[in-house]
Amino acid sequence: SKTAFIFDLDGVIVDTAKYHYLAWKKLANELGFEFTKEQNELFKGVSRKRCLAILLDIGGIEATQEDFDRWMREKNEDYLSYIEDMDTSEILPDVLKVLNYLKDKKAFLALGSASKNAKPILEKVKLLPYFDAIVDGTDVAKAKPDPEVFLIAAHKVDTKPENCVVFEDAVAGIQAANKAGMTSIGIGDAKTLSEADFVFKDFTEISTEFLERLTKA
Ligand code: B16
Ligand code: MG
Repeated sequence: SKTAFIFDLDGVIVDTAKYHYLAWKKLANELGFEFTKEQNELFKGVSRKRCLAILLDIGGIEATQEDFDRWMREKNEDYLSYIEDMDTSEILPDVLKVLNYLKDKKAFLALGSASKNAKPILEKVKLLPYFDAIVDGTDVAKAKPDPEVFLIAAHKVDTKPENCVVFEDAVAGIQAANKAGMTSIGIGDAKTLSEADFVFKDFTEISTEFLERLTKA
């Protein structure tokens, strides 16, 4: 089958991690504790629910189900207000170049994100038309490192997992891609993402020759 390239969203296509951070920090501060950028690293690729559980753990806060649901809602409302004005300038360097190159090669392009806000974000940065399939936090039951999100994406474009290439910035995402039997490409720090088949600092380091080698007709 044709090669499919599956992109994570946050940390790969756009840097929404900074807005997630602001929203989680606001909630932590309201609850009376600090939340650092370093702690925010643990939240990458992790579902909203799991993030809140970790945050409350950091703050040593016990929550009723009602509190938990309210704080989830508050965090997301704040996050949505931060991303409201996002535009194409927030697309990370050379992402567009790679997407255009792969589109030209007639490869399948899919999104595999944990975010329930993936579609509105892609719309804001005008990348929605690039993707043949979008799988996001509204489609999956099991979060990364479970391979479900990427397996659904492969299924949607009718490509076998071994012909899929995944771009991911989170350790959990690389593990998910590996478990799915796909080629994993880490975007970020080589030490952190050492489980990936290949690692690049960002898309400016990825050559068209490299992409060509990964592409099957
Ligand atoms: P939402 P990705 C993930 O996106 C983020 O990395 C993670 O920090 C966030 O908690 C998760 O989406 C859920 O996002 O609250 O918008 O549903 O990296 O999988 O694209
Ligand atoms: Mg990510």
